Amino acid sequence: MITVCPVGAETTREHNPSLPHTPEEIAAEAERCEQAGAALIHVHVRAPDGAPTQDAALFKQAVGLIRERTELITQVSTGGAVGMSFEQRVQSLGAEPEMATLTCGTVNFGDDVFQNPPDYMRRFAEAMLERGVHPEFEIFELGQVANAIALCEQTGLDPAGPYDFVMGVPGAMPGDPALLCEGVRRLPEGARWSATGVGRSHLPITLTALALGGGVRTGLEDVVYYSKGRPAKGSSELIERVARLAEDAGRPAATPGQAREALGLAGARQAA
Ligand code: KMH
Ligand code: ZN
Repeated sequence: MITVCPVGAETTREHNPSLPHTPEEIAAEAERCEQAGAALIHVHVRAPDGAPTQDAALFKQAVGLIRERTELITQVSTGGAVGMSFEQRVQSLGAEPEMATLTCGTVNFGDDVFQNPPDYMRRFAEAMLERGVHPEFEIFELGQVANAIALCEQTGLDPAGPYDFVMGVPGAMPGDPALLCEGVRRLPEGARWSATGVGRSHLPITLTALALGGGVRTGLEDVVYYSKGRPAKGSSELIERVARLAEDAGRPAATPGQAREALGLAGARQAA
């Protein structure tokens, strides 16, 4: 299963001029990424000036256009950008997505701190349970696997996941294949998972995830260069390469329908 993250909150057009800003641009990139092999889209939105925002109306527009034009599973970010409050971040659930991210602990994030105290985690879990939105547990440090499992025990969320190991954020868990092996070992039996290698850890983590039987996430949120010194033409170029590697590894990319089936989302919100 391949996830595309075409927007993010930190990447700018100075980093990569192909970064989509408007819901229209995000949906157009979503179409290209579906063609390239993505099954799931991790959505952030931007204000007209390109600043990250959790504005519910913009999320509704973006998710609506993606649904009109693709079969992709829609997963909104509740991480937003560092410094945003719980109340700002939770607004994205107003778009009625199939899925949303739920980060499982506070973590250094470059020179900043990405705040996810236990109270936020419980409130995000409750908000998702209330709205019937399926969480993906975002793991920025290995100890967060245990946090996710504890959260499931407290709230009734399903510990089968999926989980996404986000590796290579400066200040957080490095993009080291050995750490991914250890993270996967700590998951509950049979849990679903994917991995994201930020920046230069993209290829080592992608190859490790393919070898270990997991999914892969990539896109301009996490990776702005296709190779050393050569900016990616867009998220779709990164997805094309992951799909090729997956095919060569004997694990061809899942379609959105197959991914929905595997995640137990079949027939959920796509028809809404
Ligand atoms: N932008 C990061 C601070 C998520 O989307 O859930 C948080 C993030 C995680 O991107
Ligand atoms: Zn994100």
